[in-house]
Amino acid sequence: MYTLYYSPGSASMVVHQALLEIGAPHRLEQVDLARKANDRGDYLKLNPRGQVPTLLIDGKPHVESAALLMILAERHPEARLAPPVGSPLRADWYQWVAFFTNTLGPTYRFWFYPPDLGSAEHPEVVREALRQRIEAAWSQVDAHVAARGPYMLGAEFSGVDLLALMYMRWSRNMPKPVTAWPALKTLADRLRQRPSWKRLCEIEGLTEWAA
Ligand SMILES: N[C@@H](CCC(=O)N[C@@H](CS)C(=O)NCC(=O)O)C(=O)O
Repeated sequence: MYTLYYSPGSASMVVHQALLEIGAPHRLEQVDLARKANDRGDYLKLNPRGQVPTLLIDGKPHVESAALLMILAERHPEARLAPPVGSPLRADWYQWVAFFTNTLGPTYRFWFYPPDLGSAEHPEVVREALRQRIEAAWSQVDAHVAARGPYMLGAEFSGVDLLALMYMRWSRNMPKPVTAWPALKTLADRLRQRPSWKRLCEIEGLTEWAA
């Protein structure tokens, strides 16, 4: 049994959707992100930064969305969220999980949390730099999917697509949403057809960009 500490539409989404793909029994605990991070009471004992997601595995808390996806993929190989260890596609799986969490992860975080960079609102020059970095990353993914798709790892769906889908959804109100790139739009439309995505949106009450 897993317990996922989550907030609707946040970085916990990929973990929630992975649990649904796997069909693993789990309990959900919603974290109130409206409260300040250092004011999140007992939750800070599980996740000292007060962020979501946190996943309790056998009662022990683990954090970081990409790591949680990899842990779940490893614990449930039958769900085929990751290519088998030693297979040629395994290298691509590591590469793209790292790409999303290292490249898009921190840049998105800065985009949505200006106080992380020291101001209530970004100065225009910072906002512009972040916009360019996010769009450059998506251009790279778009070119990759156009050449090697239809999924992130080629012919077969994997957990990297769940990570991609979460990041794609966060672009919906940005100057250039991912649906402006042809291959990304096709990928997003394909992934939004998955029963796990529909169920996730239902449970988390997500209506925007759900379909
Ligand atoms: N690197 C972390 C980032 C987690 C993160 O930034 N979570 C956000 C929601 S998307 C959060 O908890 N925000 C509340 C806060 O920082 O106060 C991960 O991927 O798990």
